[in-house]
Amino acid sequence: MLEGIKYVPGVLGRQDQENLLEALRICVKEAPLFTPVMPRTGRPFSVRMTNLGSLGWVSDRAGYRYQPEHPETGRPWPAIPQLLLDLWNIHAGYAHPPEACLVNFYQQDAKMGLHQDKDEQDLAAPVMSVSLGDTAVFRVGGTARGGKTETIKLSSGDIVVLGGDGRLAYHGIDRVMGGTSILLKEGGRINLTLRRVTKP
Ligand code: MD3
Ligand code: FE
Repeated sequence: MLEGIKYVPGVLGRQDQENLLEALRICVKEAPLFTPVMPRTGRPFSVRMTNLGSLGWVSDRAGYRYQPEHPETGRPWPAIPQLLLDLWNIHAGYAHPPEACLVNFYQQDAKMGLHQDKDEQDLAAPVMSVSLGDTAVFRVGGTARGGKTETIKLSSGDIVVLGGDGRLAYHGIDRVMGGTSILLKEGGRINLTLRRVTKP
């Protein structure tokens, strides 16, 4: 495993998970989940997304980018809930606040292919991931495509901080394991990634 990848299981207990989920439900009413499409091809992602914070990550035929408004409503993204900002302060080890919280919603058959996250200007800042709902098989490799990879099961309440060399690791979600959590009544998984986008 690359230096700088910190897996912290069981950070959020059941009550914190429920409180966070309730905050997210309110956010998703203001900024509905949308289905991003791949640049050029327009092929839809299997994951649905929204964002919180001053900037949000979007993907459409024109490319990947961060922007201050929701692509469908044109409204600003909702604020990042305080619980997530507290987790960033405790676990991220970075002096400046995150600007973006990407919300990924996985239904049973959704997955995410191996990729690097490098649309941010501040690649010195870590990314922090929080998982809710069904357990996912997370795959992580090195900084070059085609190297060896390993998997980590990410369960509801787990955190991963990706800093240092790990910040540019190839990673993805192989699959979501149905029936592994009762947090979401209909099943599925939510992943929140907190990111610094601009250089402070
Ligand atoms: C490793 N999300 O949104 S979270 C993504 O579970 C993304 O939804 C996955 O990859 C998910 O871009 C994985 C763990 C994660 C997040 C960001 C990373 C791993 C990372 C950035 C750099 C390296
Ligand atoms: Fe990613």
